[in-house]
Amino acid sequence: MAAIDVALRGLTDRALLELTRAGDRSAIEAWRTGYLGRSGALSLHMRSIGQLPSEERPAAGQAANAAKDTLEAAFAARQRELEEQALDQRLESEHIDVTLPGRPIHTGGLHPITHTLRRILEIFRDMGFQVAEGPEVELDWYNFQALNIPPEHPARDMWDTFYVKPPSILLRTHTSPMQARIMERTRPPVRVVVPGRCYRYEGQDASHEWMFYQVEGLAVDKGLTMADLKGVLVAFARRIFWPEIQTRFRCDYFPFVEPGVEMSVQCPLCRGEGCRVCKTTGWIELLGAGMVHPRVLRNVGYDPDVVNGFAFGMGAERIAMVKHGVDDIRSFYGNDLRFLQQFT
Ligand code: FA5
Repeated sequence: MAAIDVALRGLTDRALLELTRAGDRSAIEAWRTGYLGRSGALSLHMRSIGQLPSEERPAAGQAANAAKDTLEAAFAARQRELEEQALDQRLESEHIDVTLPGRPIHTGGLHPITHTLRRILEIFRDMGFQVAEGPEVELDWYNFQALNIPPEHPARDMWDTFYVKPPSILLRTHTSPMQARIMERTRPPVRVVVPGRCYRYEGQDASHEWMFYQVEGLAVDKGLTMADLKGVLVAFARRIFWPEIQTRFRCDYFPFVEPGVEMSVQCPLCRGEGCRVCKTTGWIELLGAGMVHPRVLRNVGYDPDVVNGFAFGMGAERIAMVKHGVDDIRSFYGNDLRFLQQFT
């Protein structure tokens, strides 16, 4: 075999071997330039044929053209092969298992206190009460003075107050200011409940928050008695908790009622044994109540010789605690989803 044929065979074998090792697009491109490009090994080989004796040139030219065809075909095949491999890899990496179950979508839920407030209002609506709402930033007049608590009255100590603009503008400490606001604009008979946020400048513990919800109740008509008040509240407790719940009324003092009472229910957490939440008394105080003081009626232009009324103010968190056996009021506003999701 002539030396030129040996050189061509060596070049072709080397090229084909290198091609199988070229593993990506840039490697085979470099291979193509290195062998088939204008200055590539095969092109140089072809140029060297011109220096052969003329009788050897045709055969050497044919052999070189055949080698060129072989290398070009091998290049095209390798290129296809690599493209297919790349496609396979992409399909593998972007594989979607359509049989996998979908990820759950987390929907929001109502806060347990919102649930409780809605239930409280529903029960009073069934008993014929209307629902009203009022301002959280309140005047001293409505929060205290219209309720028979003049400036400097010692009873103000019962409600530690956040002032917005002392001495006349404050964050309401209870929903009772709505008593006067409603009576001012309504003629008796009145039967209304008022839900809303209240604020007190006091320390927190298992049963006290500085912000909490109350629901105020007010009924004014001719001939109402303590028996009406008690009947409404006991009926309410039996519906919101359970029919056999034990209730207790004891005398209490609020300047805007006479007589005044507090109503407690038996602690459901310890069933009356005494625990942290009921402060070992076995009872949880839910609300203050009483017969509307004649002076309050007069302050809003009602005649206490003609009409009288009863009022109550309950803590919504206390009711939610009793209902769901929650032993710390601070859990409601701690924003721990593990706690809150139990109620949705
Ligand atoms: C009052 O606020 C009176 N306005 C209630 C009232 C209305 C009496 C009408 C008579 C007639 P008292 O401060 O006791 O009363 O609060 C009433 C209820 O609100 C309490 O029984 C309790 O359930 C709830 N409460 C009071 N303070 C807090 C607090 N810091 N955190 C959570 N709940 C509270």
